[in-house]
Amino acid sequence: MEIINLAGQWRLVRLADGSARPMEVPGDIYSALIQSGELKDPYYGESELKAQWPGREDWKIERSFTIPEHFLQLETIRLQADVIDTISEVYINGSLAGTSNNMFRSFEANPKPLLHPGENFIAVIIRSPEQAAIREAARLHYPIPASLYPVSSPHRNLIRKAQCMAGWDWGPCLMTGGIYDSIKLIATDGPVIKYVQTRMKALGPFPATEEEPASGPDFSLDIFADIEVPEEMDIETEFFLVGRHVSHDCHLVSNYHLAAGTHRISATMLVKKPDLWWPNGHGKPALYDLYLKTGSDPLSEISAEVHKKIGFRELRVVSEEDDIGRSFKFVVNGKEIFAKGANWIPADALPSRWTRARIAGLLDSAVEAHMNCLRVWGGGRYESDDFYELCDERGIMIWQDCMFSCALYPSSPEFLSNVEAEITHQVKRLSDHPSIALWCGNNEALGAITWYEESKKNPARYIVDYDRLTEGVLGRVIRALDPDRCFWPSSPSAGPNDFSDNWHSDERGDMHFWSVWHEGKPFSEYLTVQPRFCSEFGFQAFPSMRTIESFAPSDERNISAPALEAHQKHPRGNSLILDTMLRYFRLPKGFWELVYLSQVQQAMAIRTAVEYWRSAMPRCMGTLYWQLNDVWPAVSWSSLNYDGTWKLLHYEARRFYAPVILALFIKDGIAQAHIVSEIPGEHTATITLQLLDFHGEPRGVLCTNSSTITNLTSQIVWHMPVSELPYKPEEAYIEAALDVPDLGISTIAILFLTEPKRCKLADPGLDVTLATNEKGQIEATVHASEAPAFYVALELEGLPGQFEDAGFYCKKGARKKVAFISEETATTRKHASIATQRAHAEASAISMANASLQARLRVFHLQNSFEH
Ligand code: BMA
Repeated sequence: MEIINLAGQWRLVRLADGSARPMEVPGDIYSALIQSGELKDPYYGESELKAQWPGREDWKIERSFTIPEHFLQLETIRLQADVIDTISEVYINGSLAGTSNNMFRSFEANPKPLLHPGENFIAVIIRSPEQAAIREAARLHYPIPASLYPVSSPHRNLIRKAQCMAGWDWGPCLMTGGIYDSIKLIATDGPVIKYVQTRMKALGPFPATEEEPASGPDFSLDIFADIEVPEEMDIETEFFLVGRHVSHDCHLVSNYHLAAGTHRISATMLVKKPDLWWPNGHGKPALYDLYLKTGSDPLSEISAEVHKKIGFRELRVVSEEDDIGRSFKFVVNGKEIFAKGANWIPADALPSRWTRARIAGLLDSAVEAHMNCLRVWGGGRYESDDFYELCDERGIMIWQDCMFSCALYPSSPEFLSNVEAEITHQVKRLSDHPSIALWCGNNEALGAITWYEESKKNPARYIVDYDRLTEGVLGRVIRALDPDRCFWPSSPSAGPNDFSDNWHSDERGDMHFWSVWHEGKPFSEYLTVQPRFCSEFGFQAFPSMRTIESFAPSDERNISAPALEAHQKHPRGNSLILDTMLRYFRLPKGFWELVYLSQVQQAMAIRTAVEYWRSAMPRCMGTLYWQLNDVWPAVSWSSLNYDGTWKLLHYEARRFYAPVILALFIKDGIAQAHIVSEIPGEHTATITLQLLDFHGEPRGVLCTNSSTITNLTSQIVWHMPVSELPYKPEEAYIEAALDVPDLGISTIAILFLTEPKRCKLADPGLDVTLATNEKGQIEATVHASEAPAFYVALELEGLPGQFEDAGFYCKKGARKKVAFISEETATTRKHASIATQRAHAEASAISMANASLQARLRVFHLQNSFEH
């Protein structure tokens, strides 16, 4: 087998005027135009509005390449591109070699008759996706609506392209296109392996012990390979597995006599007691290397080879009728697992920035916050191989939506056959990743039937469309090609064959709970439901200082300035943030205080929901907040800033997703503390709850308790009506200490008894000094000399990186040391945006010893006295 890799330097030609500029492939049109200086950074100011024209035009991406003589003598030659976005024609030496119309299918053509030895040309014409969608709309027999956002490209639902590229309520409308991932010519005389898929079955029970056993029962492993041969031939195949304790039995060699065409061949291995793959926090995610090599007989020359990493685990989605309604939970290797995580959207609005390093950085942050599950949301894309490999390695379970979101979709034969090819490819590509927990038909496409005038008037027509797509294609294909994995019809959904919209039912299946954000209800509204599994709930905040500085000019650092409004895509977003702020806090003095406070309230909102729902375990078995990351620097529901640094919510997530927590909340006027544990074995936890006034003086112990905690349990340890507490709610707060000595856990959490704006917060006399610690890091010592300080957050203006903790509570008199993790050492460095790199260059001019560092320090904490 010989490969000519076509990645590298291409030319991008604007068909309207013939102008050309260089383009890196893999890459996208917008990134090339930014690189050539013709397009102003669309992430800056209001530039997105002026960056709509490239998506409305046709482009050509072209290059020349050399074919050696002997390459053409090989029997088959294929041109293969993993992702072409979206409507394209591919020409070789001026003749059409193939077309594409789906970003989620791989492209393949036979260019052999068009090639000649020496220099050849390839040109990929990318048609305007917007014009293509408009043309599709004109062909419809009845309207098929999709939700629109402030800057939107119409009819996005009619073309198979990442839906959020057309604009979303957190993302820009940048209808770019291009060639992503690899593009190459492959020539061979021998067999070609098209896909390899495995199925595995545990042959015995999983050990009943609570401690995660490193190795499980024996597994039988079936391996299926789709092999194509150009002509009748004998082939030899070799399957082998490499990993700990793998025996010789896992090395199989077979011979086949095959006619020309594609054949599915299979092999079965017995794998004795492999190490198991566990989700993060429950054990190691052990992986094994599986190889398949094949060639013409004898196997003197290997003509094709596939290597993949697989994990031995049994992952079941258990959703059964019960006393409450219909359960929803993950059971891995026989163990019930509470899914802790968030929703994932693409790593960037510009595909050229979807790098492995950035994805790894974002996933590392998820792991640091104890997440074990992410939902790949249906408005983005089936992620890259990099993404799933990195999730496999980190033990992150993936809820995998199919790529349909917040819209109705056609059910014409052409559309459905296009989707059938798409989902067939994606399932065959991805099904061996141990991280993928389930397939889900779409995001909110079932619910969307009730959103539009057209579908409200004629629901039957749209339900039929919905069912043809969801059950008729997606469900059917997925069940056939990946029979061991759950197919869940939609998110949210009450379950298969249930067409009710599950937005407000906390009894069945998965729920999206948006009343606190979209309906502007108080945080206590989270306590009115106990979802079986909450796959979406969220609250917006402004991004951190450096992110705002990366897109807002210095005279626009104000939430209603044009640059800020252009980065707030939710029409009522800023009003909802401000309404909430007025409900809970006093209006802060300056812009940066307001930004900080928006993050405090976001952290409080999501903490309220997660702590309550974790305490409702096992009725509730999962919480995935909306959303982990951002595609550009924006005001959004994300817990990570666009540059990968953490908003206060992410630090809070590291606390509320810890394996053992004290969940503190007030429900129906009753303050309460629950201890929630997901640690195997029995452990003794001591809990001390005391009242303190806002000067930090202890005002009485409410409870000291010693409890035995076991895996997957939630126990109430204390409760009392707020009205019966010996102090008025505005005069005191609860400080709750949790210690589990044998696990090395010692945490302190606090609970306000009324809205912070009513509390008699005192000036903590916060003193923060910077020094260099023994690791050479900048380290802040935070001292609250006069009174306790709440939600303390530090920023070093202009320095890339972040403090290791933020949003923390500082007891009166305590000194807390917090190191600054500079971008050199942090994972954030791996996904530095252009803006951060700019800031980095500026910052490197600053010497650590420089006194100006102290001048760059900004200290935030909750306060109620502002001089305006
Ligand atoms: C959800 C998602 C997204 C959206 C978010 C915030 O329901 O599925 O479509 O961005 O709400 O409105």
